[in-house]
Amino acid sequence: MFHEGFARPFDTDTANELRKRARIGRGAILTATSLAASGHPGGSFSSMEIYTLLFSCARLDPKEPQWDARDRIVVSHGHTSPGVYAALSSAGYFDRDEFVAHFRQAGSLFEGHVERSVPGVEWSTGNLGQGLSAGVGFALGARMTGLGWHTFVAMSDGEQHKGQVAEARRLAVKEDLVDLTVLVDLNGIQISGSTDDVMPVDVARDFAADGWRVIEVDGHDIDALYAAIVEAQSDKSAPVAVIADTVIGKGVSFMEGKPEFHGRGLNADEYAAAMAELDLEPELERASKMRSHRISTMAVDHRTPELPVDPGTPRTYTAQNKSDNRSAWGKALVDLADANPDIPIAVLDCDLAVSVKTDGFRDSHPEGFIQCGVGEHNVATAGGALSTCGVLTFWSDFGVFGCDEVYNQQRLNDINGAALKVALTHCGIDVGEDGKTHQALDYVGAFRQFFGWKAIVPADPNQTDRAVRAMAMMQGNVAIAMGRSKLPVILGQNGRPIFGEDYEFEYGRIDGVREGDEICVLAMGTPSGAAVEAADRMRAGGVSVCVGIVSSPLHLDDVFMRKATRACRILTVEDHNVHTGLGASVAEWLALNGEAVRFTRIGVESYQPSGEASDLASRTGMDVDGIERAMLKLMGENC
Ligand SMILES: Cc1ncc(C[n+]2csc(CCOP(=O)(O)OP(=O)(O)O)c2C)c(N)n1
Repeated sequence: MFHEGFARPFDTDTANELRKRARIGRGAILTATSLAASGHPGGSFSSMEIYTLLFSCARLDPKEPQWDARDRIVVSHGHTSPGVYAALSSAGYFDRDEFVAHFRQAGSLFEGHVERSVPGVEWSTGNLGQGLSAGVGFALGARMTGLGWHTFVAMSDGEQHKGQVAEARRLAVKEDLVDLTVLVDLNGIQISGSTDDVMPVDVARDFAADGWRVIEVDGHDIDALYAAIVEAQSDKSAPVAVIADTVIGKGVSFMEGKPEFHGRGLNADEYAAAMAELDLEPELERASKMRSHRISTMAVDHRTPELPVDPGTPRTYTAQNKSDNRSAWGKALVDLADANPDIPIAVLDCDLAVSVKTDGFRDSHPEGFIQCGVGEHNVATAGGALSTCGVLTFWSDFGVFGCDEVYNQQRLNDINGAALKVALTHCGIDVGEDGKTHQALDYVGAFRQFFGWKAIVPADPNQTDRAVRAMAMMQGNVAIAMGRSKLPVILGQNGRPIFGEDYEFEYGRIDGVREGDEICVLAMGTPSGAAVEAADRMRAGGVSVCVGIVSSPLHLDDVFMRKATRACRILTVEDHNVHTGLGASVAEWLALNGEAVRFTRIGVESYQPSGEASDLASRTGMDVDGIERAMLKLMGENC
């Protein structure tokens, strides 16, 4: 009867059953939030008809919550989790009592804001303003995979002021995402009072101005809401926003229209009165007893699995055909697309394709290239959601925009177990003449603060080529960071490219490129070639220098690090804030492993002025002379 999609006839029995579910759901919300003594009943009540309809009537299979072709429902105002859990349980996803008894309890999957580990939840939210972007990502996924699901996004009115929402609205229209429907819970209330006082937004006008079709409806009228959704789904001229006129706290007279019930559970007297009004038996005592029971609802493993990617044939750059890493990335990307015709590949751009070298992919594989304009917050979230749909998803941008600008969006991609591949170019002072505002100096440090992201910083075009191919095959979110300049190809002592020919990139391995035991240089990214040259000068002067190229600064290689400490003098070199990048990783490793060595870090210690990258490298001691000087100084210190 349910879950067949909105197109089927809607009869009185079905409408009555849904009304009953919404009423019982309100009881569950009250019991759960009162028991937890926290949570958000007000907005859960105003969204209750929307949630009941969506989770009961969309094309879903509660027994197979991760079925590929299911409709996607994103709830952007994640604080209304009790309403979502109530609707999911009435739709058959899990036992209602489990949610009611264990809401917000430590160790329970029924968290305060909606979490993807709960069956039926597509995207963890609660940081307002990101849900529509996730919906845009899912709608792009429906198109690129050909699975053709419909995407619904439920939103609140308080979040409509966020700039990211506008970015998402415009991309949806530009990409003609007609299988995307938004339902806005327009209850007119947010934490500090009425939305008109806090920040007036004409929601219908904003959607319409960006090219959406707008349908306005009573958000508590099941029949009218159902009809609006059917209408929205069948309209193939534009994405549709259903603006639902609602009342916060709807259904319990003393809660209606009151901002205080945005975020508090009821006391005992209020609870009894509210349950009586809803014509429901109080169940607080029973639920309280169940709080000590074990939860049997299984959490969904929401980590995105890796795709069966063919890495293609690596390219080898020689000392003669010098390249910048970003060009090597762009070429490897085209190779990957050529080698994997059966895997949908998306490349997202924020108006920088030529600089970030995705123009080759744009020209050769236009079907996968998505121009998103200057809307990085939206792209970070949409890309994260798209990457969970079986689409190999890349986003390339300057480091300051793909990392710093969107820190919290990338954090949520981590929490959501997405598999976004981000290529950050123009990192470090190597950005050169663009100056301070464009110096991404924290790309390792930023990703260090998340628990799942991997970060790769290749040393030359050959390592970049192989790392990009490896990254495409890796599970989860991965960032690869590059500078701007052309770099020397790093050669072995035999004069051949050390990362060419048979070299295979392995995440977490430090590549030893020179052997020695008096001093060990650990170099990352752009200045690696200079570090090798400085080491060769020292070797020519009779000092035994080992050089390790660290391309995975967040996951140091224990075996190599133990070998490095035998030298008892360690020097790190990086085009990064010296306090949060490679030097910090190595310092931490040394401390945790109880190793005492003479240790010096070369890197960036303050924002640098605009100028030629080579001049900036010499100012910061990151050029061959500076690295040699630091080594000579270290050699003057006894072990
Ligand atoms: C980006 C962000 N800023 C601030 C908050 C804190 N916060 C939680 S709910 C809310 C506003 C609530 O208004 P609305 O979303 O309309 O929800 P309702 O009161 O209708 O439940 C705010 C500011 C947040 N969750 N995310």
